[in-house]
Amino acid sequence: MRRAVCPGSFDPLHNGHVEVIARAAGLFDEVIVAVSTNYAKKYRFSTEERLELAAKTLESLPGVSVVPMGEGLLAEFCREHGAGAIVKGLRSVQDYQYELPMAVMNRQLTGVETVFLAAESSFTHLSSSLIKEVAALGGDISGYVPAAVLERLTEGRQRA
Ligand code: COD
Repeated sequence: MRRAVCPGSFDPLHNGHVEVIARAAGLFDEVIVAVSTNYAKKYRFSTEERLELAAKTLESLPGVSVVPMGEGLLAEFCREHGAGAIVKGLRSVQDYQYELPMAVMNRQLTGVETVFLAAESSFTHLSSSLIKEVAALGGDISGYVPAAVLERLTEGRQRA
């Protein structure tokens, strides 16, 4: 059984995340989407909301489950869940520079490998923070987020 973990804050999940998770599901028998909580970080959505939005969006993808990761080590989480690989999306050289030391550290910690998937070109500019900013300023984010996230981010907006 080839099992991988796709970790992230997913605050909130966007289409760049979904695309990478769907491709990971094609490469592995099981994919665990691990929703992290770092108590030093300020989130727009609670852990429960981030889990709910991800679960709702990804429910139709076979072999994909959504679980809380807490704030422990990712490498330990992978070991506890029997996952031999971490899958990450890479948008840029900056992502690579940020991710590479973590990939090496995670492998040294428990032997877990990191698999990088090149982000889909139409989503390379996407980040959760950019989406939250555009949404907060009234911009159209409908092409960038799943329906459940769109609904939550635009709740209370006045209709024309
Ligand atoms: N297209 C494709 N992929 C994307 C895009 C995009 N537009 N945007 C993001 N991604 C991918 C990236 O691979 C990213 O890693 C992942 O989606 C999740 O993105 P975010 O922004 O939700 O996640 P982060 O960066 O907040 O999450 C970071 C982790 C939780 C993965 C990290 O902090 C971590 O590993 N924490 C565990 C603590 C730990 O073990 N620390 C020691 C590390 S050695």
